Amino acid sequence: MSTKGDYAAVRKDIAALLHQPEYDDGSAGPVLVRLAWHSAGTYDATTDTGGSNGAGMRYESEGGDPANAGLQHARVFLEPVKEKHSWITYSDLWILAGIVAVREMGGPDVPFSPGRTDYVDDSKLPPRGRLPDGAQGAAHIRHVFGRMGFSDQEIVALSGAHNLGRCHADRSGFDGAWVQNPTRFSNSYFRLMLSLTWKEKTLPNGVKQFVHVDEDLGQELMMLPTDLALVNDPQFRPWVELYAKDKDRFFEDFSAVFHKLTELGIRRDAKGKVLNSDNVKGGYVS
Ligand code: DDH
Repeated sequence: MSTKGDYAAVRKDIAALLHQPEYDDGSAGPVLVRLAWHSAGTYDATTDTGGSNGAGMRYESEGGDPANAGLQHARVFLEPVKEKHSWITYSDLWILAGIVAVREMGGPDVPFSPGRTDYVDDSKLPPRGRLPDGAQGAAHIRHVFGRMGFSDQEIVALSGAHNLGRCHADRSGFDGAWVQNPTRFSNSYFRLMLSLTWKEKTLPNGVKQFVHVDEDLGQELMMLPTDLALVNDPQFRPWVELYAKDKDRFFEDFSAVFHKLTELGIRRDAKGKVLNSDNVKGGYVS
């Protein structure tokens, strides 16, 4: 048990659990980043519903959304951290874990603002189907991310998270990693998207994705239809080109937009105190 509010102690324990030799590419990092993103990425600005407040994925209605398949691994990795630092809310822990994972895998520092509640406000629960579908194209991407208030530039920067991790046929139906080293945060995703030839492939389960086979390395890399929509759309493409050649600019923009993602639906006063958390009846009281 650490002192309440000692986020440095929590960060340390998250960093220590990332190394998982038996899991995927040896790291829990990518799936933790995806947990943070899916907890926040249900937000709808018009109705002010969804978002990371409430950690709704603990419950069947959100946790059982097929879009969240596999994220139970991330939650299980974090359980010992929650047990040790029981004062932290799940909603803050999931966001902090994504932020620590990005940094530990060589990515930028993303600011962390705590104060989320684990109180589930039923009127704020997101319906299923709010997360993006990899089989779609640019219009779908703009619809989903526009709903959260993101610009074209922010959408492309956020998508750079696909430098990390992989698709699992038993989770999403897609299969494989986007880059050669999927546990190292970089701008390779943008560079490979532009420089390699991508061919459509139908997997044994009927799912279509794009692949590049590197004969020398004997390695197959993949892209989702939504990934390649970023190079094929004339408004998205200039941002892909910029991030492919300017890694520092990508890191800077990713940091800002990932922070924005984590704050969707969280209202704070001038001092940063969350207004729709501690004061909620039945919510987490600090
Ligand atoms: Fe993603 N993502 N994502 N993604 N994502 C998958 C894996 C990972 C889409 C679909 C998929 C973002 C945007 C999109 C990560 C982070 C982020 C998988 C594979 C699919 C499918 C899941 C599986 O089989 O295990 C689509 C579509 C979009 C879109 O923009 C249209 C964003 C914005 C992020 C982010 O973090 C900001 C990460 C990390 C992974 C790897 C997970 C793992 O287990 O490894």
